[in-house]
Amino acid sequence: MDLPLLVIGNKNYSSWSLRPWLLLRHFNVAFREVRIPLYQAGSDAQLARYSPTLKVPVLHHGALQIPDSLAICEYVSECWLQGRGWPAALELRAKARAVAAEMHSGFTELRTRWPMNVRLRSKAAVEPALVPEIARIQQLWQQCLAESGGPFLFGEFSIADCMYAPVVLRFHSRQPELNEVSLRYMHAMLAVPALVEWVAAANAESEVLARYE
Ligand SMILES: N[C@@H](CCC(=O)N[C@@H](CS)C(=O)NCC(=O)O)C(=O)O
Repeated sequence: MDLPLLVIGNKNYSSWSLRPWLLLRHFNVAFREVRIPLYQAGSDAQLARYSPTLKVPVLHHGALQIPDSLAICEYVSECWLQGRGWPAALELRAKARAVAAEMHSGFTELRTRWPMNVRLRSKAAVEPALVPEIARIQQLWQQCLAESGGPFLFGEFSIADCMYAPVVLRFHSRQPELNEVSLRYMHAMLAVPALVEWVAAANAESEVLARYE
């Protein structure tokens, strides 16, 4: 079978695309990549070629199409990592899946008000709607890191870290006041070679999407 093909959006803006890309790259899974710059003339036509939801990311592997970031991560873990995308212990695996799902279905204020913009460096006021979400993320990070001892949420790098990588980049851009544990976690994440590679590619992109600036 051909190498899997991951279709992604702009590296500067597409937070959902980052998650499975980071997993594949961190674990050195061979894959091909198609980047579709979003919200340009022609973007929809390009998306329609690859994605039944007209959204990215989508993974193509043989005849299989998986148009959802978390489902792609699950598939990658099962197909190429012998399950190493998640912690080995059953209880930790359940916890890791819960924090990943919490990210996948929650934190809507953070996503809407602070969209990922890797190149942005500008201290932002923390609007009241963001306060409980930022507090919950820090609580969750703190609990996971206290139990695992770090440097990643469940000790070893896992899908849970991929799910929170866009939050790390949002906080890096907007610089809210964060506790020591969160800052240490962000530091560890920002040093992950695959994330360094994504950030460099985002910095090299030329598209500017006004809606996310
Ligand atoms: N639940 C999906 C959401 C994907 C999503 O919303 N992707 C955005 C980009 S980050 C998108 O493709 N937007 C293009 C559009 O809405 O036209 C996932 O987890 O992959």
